[in-house]
Amino acid sequence: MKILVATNNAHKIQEICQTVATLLPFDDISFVQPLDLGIDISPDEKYATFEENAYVKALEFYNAASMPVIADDSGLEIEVLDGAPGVNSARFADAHNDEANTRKVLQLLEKEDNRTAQFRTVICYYDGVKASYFNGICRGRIIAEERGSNGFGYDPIFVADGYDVTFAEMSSAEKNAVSHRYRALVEFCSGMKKMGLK
Ligand code: ITT
Repeated sequence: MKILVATNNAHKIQEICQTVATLLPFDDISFVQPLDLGIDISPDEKYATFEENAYVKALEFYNAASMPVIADDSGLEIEVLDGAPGVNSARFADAHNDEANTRKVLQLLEKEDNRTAQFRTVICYYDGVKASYFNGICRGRIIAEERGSNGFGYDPIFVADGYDVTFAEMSSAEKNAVSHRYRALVEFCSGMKKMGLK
């Protein structure tokens, strides 16, 4: 079965492909990237929920490709900031500028003792008829300065519960065994198995 990964974020594509390969038998699903199909669109993620933003991405890529799609809307939710940056994670300080976004979080938390945060992923699978949603949360904390150079986004400042290293200090295999995206993909793969991968 072929599914288009409805994202322009190369890190997400890599994590999704790598993670699903550990969860499903080889070749049950093969993923296609937008650029493989010459698709270059940027859906307007203007909605207030991860579900709505995931759906708009799924729908627009489905309309461009006419094949089943999986879209991922994710973000970092910080307790003391009432859940911000949340759905605005990609453009908290500056659009798709990971360094500026991370710096803004560190500045806002400079004098804060409560460092509790979580990453959230909502995956929308859309086959042209029905949209199905799969959720994943990874709880943890924000540290005081960046550590590590792997991954993307807020990975250098996030330490998952039960760990001492940031996501950016983990290998991709380590991150992909505990992350919010991994947890949503576990749900997705079990949902796909129930649907008979059709
Ligand atoms: P697409 O919309 O094209 O999928 P995007 O990067 O804009 O790509 P989102 O709208 O879901 O994706 O924004 C997610 C932002 O949240 C992302 O840019 C990062 O800043 C952050 N983020 C999401 N998952 C993350 C992860 O696993 N590690 C670190 N930061 C992450």
